Amino acid sequence: MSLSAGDLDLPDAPLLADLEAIAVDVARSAGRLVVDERPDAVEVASTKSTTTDVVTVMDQRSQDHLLARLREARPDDAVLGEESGGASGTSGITWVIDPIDGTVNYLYGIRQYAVSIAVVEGDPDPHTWRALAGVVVNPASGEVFAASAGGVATLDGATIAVAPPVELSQALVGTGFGYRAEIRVEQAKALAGLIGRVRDIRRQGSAALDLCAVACGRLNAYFERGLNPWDHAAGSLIAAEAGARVTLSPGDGRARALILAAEPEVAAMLEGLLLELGA
Ligand code: LIP
Repeated sequence: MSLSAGDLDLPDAPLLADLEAIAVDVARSAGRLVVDERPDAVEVASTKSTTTDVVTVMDQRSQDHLLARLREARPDDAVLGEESGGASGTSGITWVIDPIDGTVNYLYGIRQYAVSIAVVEGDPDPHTWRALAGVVVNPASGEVFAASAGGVATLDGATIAVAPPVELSQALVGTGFGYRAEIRVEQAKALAGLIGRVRDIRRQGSAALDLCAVACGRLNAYFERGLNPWDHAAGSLIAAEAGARVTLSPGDGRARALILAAEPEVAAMLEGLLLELGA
């Protein structure tokens, strides 16, 4: 997408650039923290929705670090974080942060986790907010994915784009599963109907990095049901500015929202199949 900020009735481009620069700086500093101070035996501080939905001490330390840096840089903005202890604001701008996305990977020493920061305008609701800038840092690899609204998506400063369209049978598709066993069982049933219709499946364990993988062509598509806003806030903007069609279906009484990101032709084919499979 190459529209300018003015075309999209967005804040001035300099503000967007400043917000992106703050997000890059703060996310990289938190990334250094979670790598440099990762103990050999990562301590689980608590659990959330299930006994496998863990919060490590480093999740909380990363969020505390992000909160302090963002309050210092933008004191009037709100902060919505995955872990307890966000912040209210008066500016109408909210920073949506995931201090470690892919926490279980981090716990096990699997080098596929991210610090994710998005900055949005409006209510902190992913169905209504306007994403202004987003940054996803993989602290283990040092890769920095970034984008601002109406601009370009970048990896380490170089412009990135989604892979060209392919037939579904040639599509490498990422996905993920919920923390509740009974939900994973249902998700696996839908996946059983999909896996023979695509090239292959990848379950990498970090929604933020999966969305960035679509943005740079490492995946042809990514979908997942039941994510939290902080999991996908930044990666969705990066994927969209890289040319992906990103949709977030409204959750209903039966299930939580379904996110789908892919090159538009692939997205249209996959969307219908996911609906057919009840994914
Ligand atoms: C994770 C997501 C992942 C999903 C996991 C978990 P967390 O976020 O990034 O895509 O499949 O179940 O929700 O909990 O590591 O921040």
